[in-house]
This record gives sequence, structure tokens and C-alpha cells, in this order.
Amino acid sequence: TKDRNGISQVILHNPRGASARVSLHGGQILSWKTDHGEELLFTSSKAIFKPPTPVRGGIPICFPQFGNHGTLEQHGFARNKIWVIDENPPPLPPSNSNGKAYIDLLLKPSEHDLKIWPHTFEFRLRVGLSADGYLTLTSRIRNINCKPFSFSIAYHTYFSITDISEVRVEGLETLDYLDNLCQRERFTEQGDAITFESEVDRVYLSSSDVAIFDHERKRTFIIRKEGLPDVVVWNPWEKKSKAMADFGDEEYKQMLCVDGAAIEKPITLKPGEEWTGRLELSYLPSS
Ligand code: TA6
Repeated sequence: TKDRNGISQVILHNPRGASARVSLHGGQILSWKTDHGEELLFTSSKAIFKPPTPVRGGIPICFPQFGNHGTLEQHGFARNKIWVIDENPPPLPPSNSNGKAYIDLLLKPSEHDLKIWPHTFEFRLRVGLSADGYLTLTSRIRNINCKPFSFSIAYHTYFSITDISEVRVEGLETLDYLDNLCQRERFTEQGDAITFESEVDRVYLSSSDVAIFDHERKRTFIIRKEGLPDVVVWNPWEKKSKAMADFGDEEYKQMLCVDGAAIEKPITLKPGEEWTGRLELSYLPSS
């Protein structure tokens, strides 16, 4: 299928009727629905669907950097680029091919990209939708250059929630975090869960699985990850929402970003080396 700008999108379905839609613009997941057709990801009503602007919502891929330090634009260029479909992807390993629909998207640097980030890489993004409606994102990044390079990466996941003041995040207690609201200063989480009363913009370090409890909807999102030690937690709250043109003033109440990421310790690849980072999103009760 194509979007209003003629950019291809691929829709994955599973036998129970769940679906996931990924755009070749940025390799961005724009929709992930339950088998009852309920949308699980947030997209702003004011999102801009015009490249190179990234769509405000879904799961933008932040690569080769997270944040806006250095020469690259905020969160790197991968989410602003048009990816291509790999028509004959390597088969899934037997371990996780049970009824899984999947598609592989590829990104390689253009001549222009190489001017701003002089490292030749191949980024293979495999998007999978399991028989149970789980959404998996597997990134394989290979250095096809003759010298090492380093990168940071985040799956910038906008979860759809009912009311941010009724949301609790578990799995990050006792961890250290870098606070983007205090010049990335390092703190230790004291709470026994994270709740939200104001803007939060943190990178939690060395986390394992994370759960997001949406009380109103009686739904829990589960985030499982491999190769992604860190977790970004972001809600813009009111003031920042008003400052974003592609975001509704009140929309901070219906979204929460909890991103599997590798940020604190950038990943270095020697020539020919490949890195894999995997994110699995699921929810309970599975409808
Ligand atoms: O930590 C998340 C963050 O870096 C926030 O500071 C905010 O900028 C958010 O990402 C969204 O970034 P974007 O470039 O998509 O507007």
C-alpha cells in the first residue's frame, strides 16, 4: 500500500487478525493493532507525513545517534530516509518462525549521508508479527567499511495509553539514569515504580524487561530486549507539548515513550563486524 505521499507501506497480518504497518519512510512502524483492531501505538493528530520530517508517533528508528549532540541532526538520519524492501530475506531461524509474518527493510548510506557520517554500513531491520500478536524489531547493523565506527540507537516507541496520570512503569526501580532535564546528570531511581506528574526525559541504564501498566484500559505492555541495555522514558508534559508543532497540546496525556536503546555505551563495530539488537513488544491481557 502507499501513503498520501506515494511512499510504500507494508502491512503484516497474523492469522488472528492482528496487524502491523511499517513505512519505507524511516523504516518506521506506524501502527500495531490487536486482533480486535485496537491501535496500540500513539500517532499525533498533528503528525506531518512529509519526508524528511519523521512522523510524530509509532516507532521511529534513532540511528546512528540518539539525541542532538555532534554533527548529525537530532536522533540521526535513519528515520528520515527512504528504506528499501529486501525481496528475498534470509529465512527466519526455526526457533522463532512459528506463524510469524515478517518483512526485512534495508538502509545503506547515500553519498550525501557519507558526507555527514563517513561510515559505510548496512542496516537490516526485520519487523515481525507473531501468531500471538507480538511485535518484534530486529536490527542487524554491519560495518562494510574499512575502519571501525561507533553508533547509538533507540527504537523510539510511542505507546498509546489512556491517561498518563494513571500509568506506572516497572522494571526500572533502583537503576541509575541520565536526566535530560538536568544536563544528562546521573541519578539513581528511588521509587518502587515510575509514575508521571510532570515532564520526564531520562535514559535508564542497564535495564532488563520493562512493564507499562495502563490502569484505565487494564492493559500492560511488556518490553523485552536483547543487545539494548538502556531504556529511554519520555513524556513531554504540557509546556513541551505546546512547543511542538506536530503534537497536540493535550496529547501528552495519551502517550508515553519507553524505548529500548543502546545509548550510554555506544556500540563500536570493526570492519566486517555485525551487531544485532532485538526488541519484542507484547501486551496483556492479550485480547
Ligand atoms: O528523550 C527523548 C527525546 O530526546 C526528547 O528530548 C524529545 O526531544 C524526544 O526525544 C522527541 O525527539 P524528536 O526529535 O522526535 O522530536
